[in-house]
Amino acid sequence: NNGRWDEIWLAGLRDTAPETIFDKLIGGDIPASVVYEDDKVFAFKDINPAAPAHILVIPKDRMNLSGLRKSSPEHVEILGKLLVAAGEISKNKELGFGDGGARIVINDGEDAGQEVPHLHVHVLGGRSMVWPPG
Ligand code: D5M
Repeated sequence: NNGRWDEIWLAGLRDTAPETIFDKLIGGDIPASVVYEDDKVFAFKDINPAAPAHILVIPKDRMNLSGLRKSSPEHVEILGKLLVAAGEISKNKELGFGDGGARIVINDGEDAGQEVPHLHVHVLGGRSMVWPPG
């Protein structure tokens, strides 16, 4: 029974998200350039910007979400909040975003170049982007 196996395997995956540097940023132990914050969502400037505007949007409670592949129905609300915040941030001219839109990215896993295992949404803008991404 494939469905049952998937359930067991995914449950194991969900249990593995360790604390990362992002928890230190949320906790204020490491300084962050915070651009938005509410009770669930934390957004800050990427330390290594890949575009004139580059913001990371993350859940304050990582909920064992080291990556999108570990998401399940319990994460629907936080995933929605992250995307709504990303959309709002991508309109902010003071952060360097333009009228032409933004590239919203989730690097999920090794092949995608994910470095920090705490789910994060990249919001990139201030220049035109190419497709396909590298
Ligand atoms: O993206 C991880 C991103 O996290 C990468 O673009 C750098 C950024 N980063 C790492 N440490 C910090 C601190 N201390 N402040 C701000 N930004 C940081 P990934 O998708 O995992 O490759």
